[in-house]
Order: sequence, then structure tokens, then C-alpha cells
Amino acid sequence: MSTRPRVSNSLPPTAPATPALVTPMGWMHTARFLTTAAQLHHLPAMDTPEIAFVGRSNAGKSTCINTLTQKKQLAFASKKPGRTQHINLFALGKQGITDAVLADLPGYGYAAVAKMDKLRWQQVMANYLVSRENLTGIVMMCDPRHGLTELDDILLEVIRPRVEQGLKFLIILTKADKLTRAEQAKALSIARLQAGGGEVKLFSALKKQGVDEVAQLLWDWAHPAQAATADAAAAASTENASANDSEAEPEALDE
Ligand SMILES: Nc1nc2c(ncn2[C@@H]2O[C@H](COP(=O)(O)OP(=O)(O)OP(=O)(O)O)[C@@H](O)[C@H]2O)c(=O)[nH]1
Ligand SMILES: [Mg+2]
Repeated sequence: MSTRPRVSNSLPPTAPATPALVTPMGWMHTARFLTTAAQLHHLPAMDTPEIAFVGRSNAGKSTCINTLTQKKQLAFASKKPGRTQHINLFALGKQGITDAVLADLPGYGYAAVAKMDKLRWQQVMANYLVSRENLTGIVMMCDPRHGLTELDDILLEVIRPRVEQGLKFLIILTKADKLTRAEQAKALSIARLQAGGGEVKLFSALKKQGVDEVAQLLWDWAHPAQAATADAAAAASTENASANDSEAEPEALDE
């Protein structure tokens, strides 16, 4: 019999959030530490949407989570690459009801890690990305000064089949404060090409650039039904506005 803990059993049932009262940023601020695991089978099985932050070591994954959640020390961030060494899960949701999970993953490509540790970790990460059932979206963090590296490309190949099946995917270009506006625009268009039309956003923890946009996107990923309703309402109001516009137009009369 499996001894794997099922966190979903120990939590209250998922209740529909009240969309009118919950803003994506307010939702992000509810983040709290859930658990940490060195190996995949130590992670609790869950049925809430999970969004994983992946990328090279030092790209800014942990800092991004802290910035989005406005909690300076939620995820461990450090100047020294290789700071995050476990899969760390953070729960999101109002009133203690978890409606999504953020996963902070250790970075790859850190030269000082022993070869065996590197291989072991690559295996853990590939298994996580391929087999984590509740994985709903992947945020790939990339320092635009280095661009997408060979290891990023390998990771993209690993997740490609799941993205083709509907897994959400976003590339965040981090540390945008280190680039001029022109460099930002250039980095954005190069990354868009490399992402094959996938979504790419600029982000700076220092300047709080891109924070609202990323929070909104992650909210939409975790609440697809509500996001679709909001989209439909927005489309209907645009349609109404243009119908009203055409009503206001004077009829073209034959002379
Ligand atoms: N200027 C600037 N520095 C940043 C930004 N985001 C992160 N940093 C810095 O980059 C360094 C690495 O950040 P982390 O968040 O620890 O990076 P990580 O991707 O979690 O790294 P690992 O855990 O090793 O995989 C830290 O010194 C951060 O302060 C940013 O937007 N702007
Ligand atoms: Mg980290």
C-alpha cells in the first residue's frame, strides 16, 4: 500500500472563490509554505492546480515568487547560485482554502554542483515535469542577458508533449532592470521567436515590473472557468459598445 500523503484529504474541500472580491494580487498575498521535498515521491499527491517555476540557477525564481506574493522570505533567494535545493511548495487561496500551489524548483546549470548530484537532480526534475499530475502551468525564468541556453532548450523538449496537450507555459525574462528599454524590446522579440509563439513577459523584482501581469496570468491558469467567464463578459461589453456605436452612426441616405 502506498504511504504517500494526500494533502487534498487533509484540507477542507475546494470552495469556489468569490471572484468579485479576489484580485490576482490579493490572491498571491495569501501564499504560505506548504511543504518541501528532496525527491519526487516525497511530494504530496494533490488535486489543486500547480504552477512550477523552473530555470537556470540564479535566474531569479525564488525572488520572483517572493515578489509576486509580497513575502520577502517565503522562498529562499540568494546571490549564491544553487540556493534552492528542494522542491518547495507554497499554497495559495483565501480563508485557508488552497485553490492553487506554486512550486519553486532548484535551478540547473550551476557549475559547482557535483556531476552525480547534477544527474540525480536532472532526473528528479524531468520526472516531476513529466509525471506530476496536477501540474497546470510552467513558468520558465530566463535571464535575458544570457538568453535561452542549451539546458533551457532540453527542458523545453521535455515539456513539449505536455504543452501540446494543454499545459500552460510562460517565459519570464528576469532582471529587466539591468537592461535598457531598447535591450528589453530586443530580448522580448528574440525570446518570442525561441518560444515558438508562446507567451513571454519582462519582469523585474527590483522595479516591480510585470508583477500585476504575471499575477493575472497565473490567476487565470488556476481558475480557467472564471477566466473564461471574464473573457466572455469583456467580449460582450466590447460587442455592445460597437453595437451602440453603429446605432449612433447616422444612416447613410440615398441622395
Ligand atoms: N537586479 C535584479 N536582481 C534580481 C532580480 N531577481 C533576482 N535577482 C537577484 O538574483 C539573485 C538570484 O536570485 P534567486 O531568486 O535566488 O534565483 P533562483 O533562480 O531562485 O536561484 P537557484 O535557487 O539557485 O536556482 C539574487 O541575488 C537576487 O537578488 C531582479 O529582478 N533584478
Ligand atoms: Mg531559488
